[in-house]
Amino acid sequence: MYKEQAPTGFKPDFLWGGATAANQLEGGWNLDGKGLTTAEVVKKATDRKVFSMSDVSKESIKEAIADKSDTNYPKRRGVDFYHHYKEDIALFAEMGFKSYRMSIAWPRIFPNGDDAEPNEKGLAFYDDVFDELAKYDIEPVVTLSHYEMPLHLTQKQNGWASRSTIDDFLKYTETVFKRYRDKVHYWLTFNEINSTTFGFIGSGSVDTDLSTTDEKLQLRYQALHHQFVASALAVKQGHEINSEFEIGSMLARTQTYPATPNPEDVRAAQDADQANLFYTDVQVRGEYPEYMNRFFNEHYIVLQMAPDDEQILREGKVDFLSFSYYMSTVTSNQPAGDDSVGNMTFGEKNPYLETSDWGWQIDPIGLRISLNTLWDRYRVPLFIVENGLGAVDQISEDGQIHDQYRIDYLRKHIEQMAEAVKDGVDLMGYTMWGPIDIISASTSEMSKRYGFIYVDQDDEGNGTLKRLKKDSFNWYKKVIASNGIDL
Ligand code: BGP
Repeated sequence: MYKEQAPTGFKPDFLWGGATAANQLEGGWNLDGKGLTTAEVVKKATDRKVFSMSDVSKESIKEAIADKSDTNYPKRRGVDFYHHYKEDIALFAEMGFKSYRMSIAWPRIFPNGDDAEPNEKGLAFYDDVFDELAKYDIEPVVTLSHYEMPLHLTQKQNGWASRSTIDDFLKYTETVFKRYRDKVHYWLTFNEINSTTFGFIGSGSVDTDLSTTDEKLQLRYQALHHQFVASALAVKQGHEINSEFEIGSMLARTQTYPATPNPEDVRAAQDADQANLFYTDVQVRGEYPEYMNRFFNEHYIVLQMAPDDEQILREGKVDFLSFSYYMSTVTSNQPAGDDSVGNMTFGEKNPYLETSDWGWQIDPIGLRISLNTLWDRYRVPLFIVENGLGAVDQISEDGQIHDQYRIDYLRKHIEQMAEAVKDGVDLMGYTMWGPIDIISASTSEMSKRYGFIYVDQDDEGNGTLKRLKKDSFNWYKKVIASNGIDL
């Protein structure tokens, strides 16, 4: 039925905020009983085009475990939120945050992943964080696993390659669902579940990598199936513990365009888009899409499923769909050259778009396109839980950071979000990525800064950790105060 008024703006209870991940924020990597995460053994990139999240070997794991110093950079990951959380949350509150997306580091709760009992000091830390957020009426949005599988599960059973990891995950989720049932309302199961296509960081298995031999693909998609089952069972488990919980999936959305109107290129772009939406098809619709059967057949992939797995997927559909959006890419029918534009934008450069310092192609309109695509396909509430500009920030002579480039990036993306809302998209909230400078996931660098708040620390982990508001801090405060009108 035609309605006289299309939505004119963001909902009154729109969840404005910011997003982080424990393994990139907290530090305190070996304190109060915490075990190592898989994220803490990835190598640091030396070239902005290098993608370090999958570059892991059994040797690099041994090195990371043997080195107890705080200087081994990957293990230092973070800006010591572990000791600064009250100060940092007060700064988020000063900007007027309505929500704050964060992750619980699984091995803070179960250091080895298969411990008989949880680590009380780890549970107490997150109690303190949630209580601090509650002081300012900031709604936590909690990611259960943000590349933070206990490293011991990799060594013991090769992470998600082993079906027994499902039970370990569910013991962890049951523990935190029950502990925080009255403090947390919004949960996300796996961060960027399509990151399994990045190998180790998604699967937690040293045997999966970026190669695409049928044998490696079999490993990757079997590990992914275990994650799909774990996610569906966690959704069901969460709803049984608190029927009010809203539990979402989380996708790294890769908006892509055909290189030319040549139908070959258009078909290649459609194929790439299905390869991205496959993950949300399973988690939102509750079943494997037919087009994946063709892919599995052509690569001789035979998923080992338990008899009730398909029913589990059907009964464990998520309540909302969250996603990260940074850039768009170009897809052609021709194989991409080696000179990839950036460390996550493989393929050809889009001549109509600017590129970030790390080669990511900046495309605000692509966000509106993605919002319409996801809403049209799934008809569940959408939540943008990552969007931001990683850049090299300089401290000016006046001692300030004038990050107009970040304000411009965010403004243009919020403008397109508002257009999508007018298009009729049901958008729950927006937690920009990295409200405070933290460690880059793909390169382990500190110098790739996203924040409204600058942190004095360099790529080697040196610095005072002093926090400093950038120009974008007060800009975002206005955006939230005006519910997205004053940009
Ligand atoms: C996403 C991750 C985040 C965040 C973001 C930015 O893939 O979910 O953890 O890191 O990418 O990427 P980067 O930190 O590499 O700039």
